[in-house]
Amino acid sequence: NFEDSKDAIEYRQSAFGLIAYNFGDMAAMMKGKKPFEAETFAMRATNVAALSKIPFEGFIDGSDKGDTEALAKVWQDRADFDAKMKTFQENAAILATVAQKGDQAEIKQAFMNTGKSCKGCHDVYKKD
Ligand code: ASC
Repeated sequence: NFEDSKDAIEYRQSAFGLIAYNFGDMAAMMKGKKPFEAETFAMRATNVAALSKIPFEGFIDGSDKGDTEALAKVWQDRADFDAKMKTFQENAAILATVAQKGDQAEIKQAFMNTGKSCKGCHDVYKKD
């Protein structure tokens, strides 16, 4: 368990940073900013699916205080936050699965759904 809020905040931020890197590389491929490389894309999708399970544990009580972009609303609307986090995890898992299969239309859809669940949570629970 975490010693204090600082540890919990660093833990979840570390995971979000890794998610952003992996998701960002997929986004570059989806937007045509770099060539689509199926194996790399699938590896990134698998990474994001695994990493999506990490941040949740770091949202401990009291950790809205500190060096964090998480709004107090996370803890005020906890059930909704948890549901949105779960949706993100589910979408990320679907993306990892379809990325392995390689159907472009499916990948595009699953990628957009995953991005929507990033943004859906950020819009409500993250500082601008
Ligand atoms: C990213 C990133 C996010 C999401 C979001 C998707 O690359 O850093 O927070 O995608 O913008 O809509």
